[in-house]
Amino acid sequence: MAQPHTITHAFWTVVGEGAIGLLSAARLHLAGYPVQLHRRTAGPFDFVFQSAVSSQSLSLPSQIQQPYSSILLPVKAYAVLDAVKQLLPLLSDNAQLVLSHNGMGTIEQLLPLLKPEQGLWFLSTSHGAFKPDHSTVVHSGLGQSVLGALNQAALAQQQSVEQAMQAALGPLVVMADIWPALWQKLAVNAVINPLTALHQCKNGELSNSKYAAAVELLIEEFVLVAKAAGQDFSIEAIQNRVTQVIRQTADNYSSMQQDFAKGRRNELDYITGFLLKQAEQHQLQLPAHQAIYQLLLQKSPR
Ligand code: KPL
Repeated sequence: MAQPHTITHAFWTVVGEGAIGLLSAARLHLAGYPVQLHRRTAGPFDFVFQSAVSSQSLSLPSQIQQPYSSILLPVKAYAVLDAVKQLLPLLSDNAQLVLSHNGMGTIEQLLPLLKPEQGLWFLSTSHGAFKPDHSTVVHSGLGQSVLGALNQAALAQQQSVEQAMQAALGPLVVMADIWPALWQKLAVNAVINPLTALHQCKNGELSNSKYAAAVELLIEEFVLVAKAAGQDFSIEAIQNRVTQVIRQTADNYSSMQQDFAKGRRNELDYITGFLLKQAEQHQLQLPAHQAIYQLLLQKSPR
């Protein structure tokens, strides 16, 4: 007799207590996944999850099950390397690690640290979430996500990771090659984030004609360096994407604007800084990105 088909969900560990992390953990939990948080303090984390349809009180355990086999790491780019170094002793030999952050430059640092069977993924999401206080997360904007494997070991557990990420941050597009999507997101962040941080304005302000020349130069230089790095975009395609995001997020303050406004550490080195490093490797000059980098560096907290 045929056995009934039972779906066994992997046990997921979500690192940190950031808005996207808690949103993902809540949605995984509500979809029936066993989930724990990895955070500084042990013990259950109680929080309220508010979405457009409901408000629910949830309690998720922290660090109750080891080794970690499936890990979502939605932490800022500058914190990724230290977080992974801390996690390494806790990972199973075939653990699957999903990164999700703005900017680039972390993947190259992490791949050599992993064991041959440990998979690395990247998820880029447009879901909006924020924490009005420490123990509330609001799902403020329905978005979508793209997911891609970054090494061979990821492909061995493709189905299980894709299903879980669909539940956490779907609708999901799985890409055989995630790099063009990462570069396209980098373009958006390399134009909107530094300009809004410098001028302390909302994203929508950038459609004002006084910013048109700066936007155009940043895009032209981006396309130049992306091409040298093997990513061929037309200026028009990037212009369209940047304009679309400015329009769609007109009322938002970018993450970098907020980091500068609050004097917090920021992702400049992983966005503009990453582009400048790429330019140096390919002997290119990016005067507009260089200028905005220097201006923001002077305003960055030491
Ligand atoms: O990703 C963003 C950010 O703020 O970091 C954008 C897309 C620019 C939206 O604000």
